[in-house]
Amino acid sequence: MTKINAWNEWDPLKQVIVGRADGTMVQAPEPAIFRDWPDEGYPRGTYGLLPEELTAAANEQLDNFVGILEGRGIRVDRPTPLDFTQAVATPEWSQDSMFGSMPVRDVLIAVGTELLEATMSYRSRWFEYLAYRPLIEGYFRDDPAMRWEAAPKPRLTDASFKAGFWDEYEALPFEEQVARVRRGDLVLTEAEPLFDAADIARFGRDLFVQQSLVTNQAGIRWIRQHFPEHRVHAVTFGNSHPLHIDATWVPLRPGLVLHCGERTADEDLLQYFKVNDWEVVEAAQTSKDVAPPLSPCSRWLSINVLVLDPRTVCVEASETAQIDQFVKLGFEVIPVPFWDVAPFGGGLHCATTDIHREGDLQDYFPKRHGRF
Ligand code: ABU
Repeated sequence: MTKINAWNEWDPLKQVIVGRADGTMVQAPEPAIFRDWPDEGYPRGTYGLLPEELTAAANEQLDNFVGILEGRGIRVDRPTPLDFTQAVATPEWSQDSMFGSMPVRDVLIAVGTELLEATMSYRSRWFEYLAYRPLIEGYFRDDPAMRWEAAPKPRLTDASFKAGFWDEYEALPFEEQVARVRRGDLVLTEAEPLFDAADIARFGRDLFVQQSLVTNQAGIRWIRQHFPEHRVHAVTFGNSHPLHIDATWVPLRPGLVLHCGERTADEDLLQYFKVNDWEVVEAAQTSKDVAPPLSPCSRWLSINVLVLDPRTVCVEASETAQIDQFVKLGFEVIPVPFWDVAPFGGGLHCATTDIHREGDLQDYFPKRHGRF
């Protein structure tokens, strides 16, 4: 029987959804997205299915990961992929393709006894929740205490996106891009609330939400109003292409957060953790020189980890420096080969949504600091 219950990223994991690579697309062009991968066969403006052999390799690694989790007594559920090659439309727009159902983390988040479907901010991902509805309907039947919520479905008309954003933005130097990230001047307008669930990091009563290329201020305001018992903090980092918080600011256990040092954190965020006796540890150097192919994710998937409990963490198997760092921090590390999954939407954290962790709501930040 399912029980929805997850207040943070580290309590002992009992049940989790793991995505599938089947039918994943390089999306057709749309206002929120910039894709230009000529070396991999997808120059700007083109779209299509990821190659079959890549899909098979990714599914093999996903299935192996499922076996590891099940071997540890964790229940694993899988989505039902749709035909992502199909065009989709609402009365206000049409889009020539969908995306996929590998990175479930982007779409769904459990906060306590609630399972929340994010708005999403890509037209190609507007209907992605349907791949998870067979599971969610089952959870709702099983768990009488489950709160099933969906954030307001966004309109995603042209009013939600800044016209001409990408050509202007991609021509800027890194420092100017980061300055725009810091002031929240990215592709999304504030016409309506927009967010991906993967921009939320759960630390008990405190939720840290990154404003990014897929999450706007209105989205963070909606999350804040939706969870009145939580403290919801808007955060940004020195990352020119912020896309989800889970390779930047990674909760590991009470008192310990892993930080991608290349993406500087604000001093007031660091101080908030310090005054509450949290240690902020800079992540080890990733083994990758470049981002994964056919993916908007970065080489920092090395820290896109799944914590099974406060002493055990799943880490991508080739990230040996990161594995060593976790061992020194007192973790049992489960190395999981997962780099073949990266083109399908990310790493071990992206590919999962934990829906049941043993534990309850706790306040890990009793002291206030500045705006926090
Ligand atoms: N979507 C998770 C990874 C994002 C990043 O590479 O920063």
